[in-house]
Amino acid sequence: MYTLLSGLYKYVFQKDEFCVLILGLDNAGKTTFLEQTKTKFSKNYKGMNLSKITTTVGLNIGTIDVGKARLMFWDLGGQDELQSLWDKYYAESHGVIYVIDSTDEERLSESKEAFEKMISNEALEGVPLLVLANKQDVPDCLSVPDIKTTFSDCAPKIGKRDCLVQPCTALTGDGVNEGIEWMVKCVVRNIHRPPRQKDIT
Ligand SMILES: Nc1nc2c(ncn2[C@@H]2O[C@H](COP(=O)(O)OP(=O)(O)OP(=O)(O)O)[C@@H](O)[C@H]2O)c(=O)[nH]1
Ligand SMILES: [Mg+2]
Repeated sequence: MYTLLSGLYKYVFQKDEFCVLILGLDNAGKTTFLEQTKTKFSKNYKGMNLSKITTTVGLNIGTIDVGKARLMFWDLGGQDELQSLWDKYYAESHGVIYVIDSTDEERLSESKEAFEKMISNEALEGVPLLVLANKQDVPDCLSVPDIKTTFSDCAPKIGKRDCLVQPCTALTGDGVNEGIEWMVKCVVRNIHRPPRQKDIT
């Protein structure tokens, strides 16, 4: 009877936990996106004033529950000298959200280089990639097709990974639900796939 009840309890309440990294250059809007995500997906979370967010030195952590999935986000600082810390988190991650500032055409190639370096790391093999074309509220910003064109030569390195480029405005929350729901769907589906190479060793 105990086994039956504890099995039922686990079935109803236990969550599958997934770690999702939020990466991208400084000023892309990663922390703003994390705050919006927490506000939208956590019932009792009183969101902070988005205009008070300052550059991240280190990392911010956030957790949300979506159905039976618990997503733990690690939002890492994007400044040049902090990017060398990103790969310390790769082995533990089940998904990556890569945020691009669509208003910053000058730094788009720099962003692409950081993205390419990140996806070349074998610890991220098979991990779903959500690319956010952020700041779509700003007139004349880069569109999703513009960004896809610049990033097109990354396609071979992305390979068979799930990848979605999603327009987003972290400041207002537009595109946040769509992106998170897509990520949840991908990481949950990956549980039922054979283990990634790094898990086998
Ligand atoms: N217009 C507009 N501004 C945004 C949006 N998202 C973020 N910002 C602004 O972009 C700036 C940087 O946002 P952050 O969230 O701190 O960026 P970050 O990627 O976390 O930066 P680091 O922590 O330095 O890596 C802030 O002034 C935000 O208000 C957006 O969707 N639209
Ligand atoms: Mg930040």
